[in-house]
Amino acid sequence: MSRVFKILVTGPAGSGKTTFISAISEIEVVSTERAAGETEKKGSTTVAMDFGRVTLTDGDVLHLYGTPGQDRFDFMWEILSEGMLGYVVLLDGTKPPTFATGKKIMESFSGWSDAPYVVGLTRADRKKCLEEEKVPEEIASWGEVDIVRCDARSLRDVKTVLITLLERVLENAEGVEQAG
Ligand SMILES: Nc1nc2c(ncn2[C@@H]2O[C@H](COP(=O)(O)OP(=O)(O)OP(=O)(O)O)[C@@H](O)[C@H]2O)c(=O)[nH]1
Ligand SMILES: [Mg+2]
Repeated sequence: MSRVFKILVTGPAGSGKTTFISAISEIEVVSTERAAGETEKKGSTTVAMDFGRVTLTDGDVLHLYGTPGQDRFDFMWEILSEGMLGYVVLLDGTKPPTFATGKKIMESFSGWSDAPYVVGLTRADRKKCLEEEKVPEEIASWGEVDIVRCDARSLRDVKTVLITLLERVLENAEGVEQAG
């Protein structure tokens, strides 16, 4: 029987969540984009959620839920986190000043759930993207976490991030079985 795994994709506004899910989803992403506020350069922003689906080779299915990034929509976060197996925190690698916001988001989710997470560092295609070795010191206060650089528009990169997360999920599940 095929199983359904719920994975959440979160992170600060504009970090690439909608793009990330769209790059891998086999269905057109169900998205709730609206015009971004007047103060923002961005054309549109997610106001409720994104939803995408990926069927794995063994028939299991990933359901990907993207959160809104703007904190005026953060009432959706806890609802979306219900039942998730793991989550991706996307950070824009060209904007280290947004990492503090990313950390707050991660802390909200880790308060609601013990599910593992990985950090996806987006805009890896840009010269300005933080170099790999600089990232751990920037987010040292987060604790030990896998960091994967990615171009959120690239199917291959998105796959690498999700596989890293699924490995953490499986490790966790084994730990639980051994403890029980
Ligand atoms: N070059 C490049 N552009 C990216 C990357 N990730 C996102 N973008 C672009 O950045 C813009 C914002 O991306 P979104 O996917 O809308 O970001 P979001 O995190 O969903 O934003 P909110 O819903 O407002 O929180 C889009 O124009 C994307 O094409 C990346 O890895 N590389
Ligand atoms: Mg979005």
